[in-house]
Amino acid sequence: MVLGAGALGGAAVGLSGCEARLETELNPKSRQFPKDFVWGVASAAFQTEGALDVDGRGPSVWDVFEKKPGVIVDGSDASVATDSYRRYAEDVDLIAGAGLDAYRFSIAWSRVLPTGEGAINPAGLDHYSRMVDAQLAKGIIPYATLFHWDLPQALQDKGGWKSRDTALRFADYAHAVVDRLGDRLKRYIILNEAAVHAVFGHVLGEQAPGLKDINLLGPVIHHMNLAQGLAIQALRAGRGDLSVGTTMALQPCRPAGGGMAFWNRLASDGLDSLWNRAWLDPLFKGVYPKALEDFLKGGVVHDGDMATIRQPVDFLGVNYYAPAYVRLDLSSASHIAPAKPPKGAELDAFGRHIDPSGLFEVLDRVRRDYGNPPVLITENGCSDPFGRGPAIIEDTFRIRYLRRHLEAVLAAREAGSPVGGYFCWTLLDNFEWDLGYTSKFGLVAHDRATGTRTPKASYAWLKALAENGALPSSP
Ligand code: GCO
Repeated sequence: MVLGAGALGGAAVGLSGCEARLETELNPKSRQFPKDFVWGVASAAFQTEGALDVDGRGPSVWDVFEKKPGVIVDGSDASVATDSYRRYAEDVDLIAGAGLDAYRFSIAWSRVLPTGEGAINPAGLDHYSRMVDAQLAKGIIPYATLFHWDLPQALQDKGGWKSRDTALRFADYAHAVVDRLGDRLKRYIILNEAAVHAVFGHVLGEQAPGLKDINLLGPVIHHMNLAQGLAIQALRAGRGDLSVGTTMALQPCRPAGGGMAFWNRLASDGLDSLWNRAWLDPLFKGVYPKALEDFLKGGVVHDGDMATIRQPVDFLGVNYYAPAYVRLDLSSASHIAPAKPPKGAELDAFGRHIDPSGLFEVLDRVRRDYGNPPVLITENGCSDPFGRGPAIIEDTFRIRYLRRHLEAVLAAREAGSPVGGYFCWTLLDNFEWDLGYTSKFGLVAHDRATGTRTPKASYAWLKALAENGALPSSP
């Protein structure tokens, strides 16, 4: 999920064009990935599991949000999704069948703790225990995300991420997971794209919990950062043999040009602060960017919080899809609005610029500005252009997208970024949040009527790549 042409409340009409540079071709010297490079796919619980009322699972904010009229574009819901709660063994077979090393999935907090706190639901943990065992039995390394936007609704009712208490409850949940699964589940991703949850869920109202209040931004950002720090501490206190990281949606923010270029630059710097730096700066430097200070007024940040947040991580997970183009808009609460990508830019089905140089750019920034931590690309991929129709099985466009972004990964490695793995988003066409089933990102098609899973051309392409590590130069 990324900020695109429709985000931040801007209408498609009247967007100002960007003069930001067009992509530059990336030509890595070598097209060979090392043998120990980790190849995987990524998914999320709410997008795949279905079985929402099975084995004691409590409702999450997405259960409530998706039922509101008109919020899911095709009127669908996630009650079945890819049926992966029941059919996870088939998913694991597909991952093993593609010769991949790893599977990034998420654990639903409200399966483990149906109200987000209090008594643990052993049946929920049993499910993930079976899932982890199924992966290990096939030689797949499990990477579990602890929070992929599905906050237990009972906690939302008590204030959600606006409330500091949610951060403390999250640490308890992390403890419950590691306590039960930590003997076999060694790799953890604490938060997925907190920026998306904070902005789309609390300011734009386009995602759960569907709130539209810019005043929530500061508390939500801080309490998610705090939750992350506390959860890292809880995991490490639980066991000493874990690999722990967190995943951010990093996007270069590029200002529109023209007569307003100076002001647009201010807006794009503002977006950069709340989209990228609001998470990177506290984690790696223990501070918030200046632009956030006003949002954090009123005692949100307590003494000692920044030290709690600044935890050493074993890796940074980077999700990358597209750059964001930005202009100033005094009529919006944030003063930030989307702008058009530059003329001639290759766009995806949603009007986003397909630009692998943006991936190079964010990796290079992490290298230069944030101490060059080990990095995993924890998501990258693209949607079918006509999502409402049947899935495209000969998905050459996807192969091309993946190939070009992997060139950026090779180029970043050559520039000194320790990128150690790549997880494609995603295994199966699944529930794409407010876009329902109209946006298909899978390497494998999922027929919702029959449950049939049909590998696409990109599945075979990634399999060959995972097997020999040699990145083809076309398509
Ligand atoms: C994300 C997401 C996924 C989306 C994907 C495609 O983290 O944004 O993890 O849930 O499905 O990004 O939009």
